[in-house]
Amino acid sequence: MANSEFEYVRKFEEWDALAPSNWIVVRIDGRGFSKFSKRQNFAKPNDRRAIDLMNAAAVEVVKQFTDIVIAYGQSDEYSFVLHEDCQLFERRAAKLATSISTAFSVEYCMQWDKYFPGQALERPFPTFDGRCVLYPKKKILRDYLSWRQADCHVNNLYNTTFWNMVKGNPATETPPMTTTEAELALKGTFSADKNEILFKRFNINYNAEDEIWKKGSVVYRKFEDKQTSEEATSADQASRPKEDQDKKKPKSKTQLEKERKRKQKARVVVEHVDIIKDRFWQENPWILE
Ligand code: DGT
Ligand code: MG
Ligand code: MG
Ligand code: MG
Ligand code: MG
Repeated sequence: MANSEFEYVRKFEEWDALAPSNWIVVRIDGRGFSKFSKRQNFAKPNDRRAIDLMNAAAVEVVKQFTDIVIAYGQSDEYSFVLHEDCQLFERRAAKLATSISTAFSVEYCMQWDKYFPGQALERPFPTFDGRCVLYPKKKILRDYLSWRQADCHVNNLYNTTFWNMVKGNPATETPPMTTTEAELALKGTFSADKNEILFKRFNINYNAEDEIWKKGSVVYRKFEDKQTSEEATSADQASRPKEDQDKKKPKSKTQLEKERKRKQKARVVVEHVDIIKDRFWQENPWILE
């Protein structure tokens, strides 16, 4: 069809493809969840239903987007990691961020009733913004994930101490504080101080708190078949001439399709494990292969 005289307006559109060979993190975050969590009476400091719903939505997103290799979530946020070789949507930033954040928002709303039975979801419905961030090296990507997990722990320790102080504890003759009083009392305190407050005044051993609150949630694929991606990669590497073995060979279309199908069949798990230390990555080396 002949171009219309209006066709030129396409030139105003910006091409926002992300640089190649970088790990892409799409981080989504709930819009105005401070208000939303109050309106929906989320338990303080942590609401199990809310986190289970976040995790359920994330699992569906990981299933839908096979380019996502791992996801990490805490509070009202989730970080989805796309492989450095990902070619989805020609790596266009807005398309990636909006597709993932809208998929997440829809799952969150559609599954609401399952996690909050009998509690109506009212307008404005929860939505999640999304942004893409690039990390040029695995090491920096791991530091990014460590940053989010460390943030989860720091916030959880603070929130646990804060809300216990507001509640008070008659057993140790600790009177309830106002939120302003608790905020002031915690100003400038270190982790050790908060641990001690929890232990002495509230009989809480922070280390014994559920991992889900201290570590957040890690979502990734577990492969049931014998051949792991790792084995597939090294077998493929070994069969190539020596001079090629250091370089990464671009995967063929059939190879990519086979991988996609294998990923679709894999079980997607949610775990509350440490991803700062090397152990998790040593046990699951194919995640960042
Ligand atoms: P934003 O992201 O700029 O639109 O604004 P907010 O209000 O979403 O702020 P953000 O994302 O920094 O903080 C997340 C809020 O969500 C924070 O106020 C605590 C709340 N929240 C998340 N999970 C829970 C929960 O399990 N229980 C309660 N009570 N609140 C939660
Ligand atoms: Mg925010
Ligand atoms: Mg938020
Ligand atoms: Mg947030
Ligand atoms: Mg279209």
